[in-house]
Amino acid sequence: KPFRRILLTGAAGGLGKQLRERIGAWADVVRLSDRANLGEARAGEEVVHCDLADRDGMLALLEGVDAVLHFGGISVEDRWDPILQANIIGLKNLYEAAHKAGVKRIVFASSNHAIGFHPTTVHLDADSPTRPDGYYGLSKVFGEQMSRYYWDRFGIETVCIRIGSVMEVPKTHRILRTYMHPDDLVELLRCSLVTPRVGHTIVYGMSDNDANWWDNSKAGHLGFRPKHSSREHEHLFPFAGYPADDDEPSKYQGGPFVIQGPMYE
Ligand code: NAI
Ligand code: 15L
Repeated sequence: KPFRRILLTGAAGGLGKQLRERIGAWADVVRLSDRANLGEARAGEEVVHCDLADRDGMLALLEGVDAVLHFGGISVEDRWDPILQANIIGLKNLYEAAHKAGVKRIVFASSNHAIGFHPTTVHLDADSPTRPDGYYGLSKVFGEQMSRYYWDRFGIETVCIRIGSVMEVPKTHRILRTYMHPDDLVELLRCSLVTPRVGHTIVYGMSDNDANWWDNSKAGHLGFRPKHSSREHEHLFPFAGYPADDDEPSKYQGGPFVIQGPMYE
């Protein structure tokens, strides 16, 4: 197996539960963490409950870990305080603890909401400016910058995946562009862990969608070849044009997050 021990944070979440079933082959031990209940550890697993905002807990959590899949945190727009605790203080705790523990690589579940205020008429690549669409998107930009700093300063490598929308079948017309099949997420995580040198890489987490806003050519070194595509599901939205304005009246890539707007205290 490529690793002795990998850590999956957010293991009780929607994606974490699916990943728990599928990443066992990558390490002798998968350490699972969340603040929510994870049940009993199974063969090849360790379970450590920890809040990302708990600095001492995070220092202990990272001990003995070779690589991290960081999926824990607030995953949608929310009030500032929970985002501050989980996604800002949590990221600082994660990187500080990773540095102390000698962790070599982190894969960070960033989000398309780091760039959500770009209009639907433009194409983006890894060097396009961030345009967060809320506190949540801002926190993902912070995470991306935190990881860039730790690469520049300490040589900890990170792949930041600006995940689109992970699901089996696209639910809206917008998601034809942001769609990522769960198999493709698993494959991108595998590539992110085993590619010999990744430095600080930004990659968009999407399947091989014909309709798309994002260009992954600057992440070619990952060798990621998605197997699925939203083209298989385009027939579900026959009357929708481009840019998406039929089922979701958004001019922006962040779609419903832009429409919803901020959540105040
Ligand atoms: P989720 O909300 O289902 O899971 C997040 C997990 O993090 C939960 O189990 C929650 O208990 C845990 N968590 C939250 N705050 C915490 C804290 N302070 N301390 C410890 N644990 C905490 O989210 P989902 O959908 O599984 O997403 C996972 C990651 O992927 C998130 O970082 C999200 O931003 C990112 N992502 C997911 C997308 C998707 O399509 N599901 C799209 C874009 C990004
Ligand atoms: C995200 O960042 C969320 O975590 C996920 O729940 C979806 O809403 C996704 O973006 C999306 O933009 O569809």
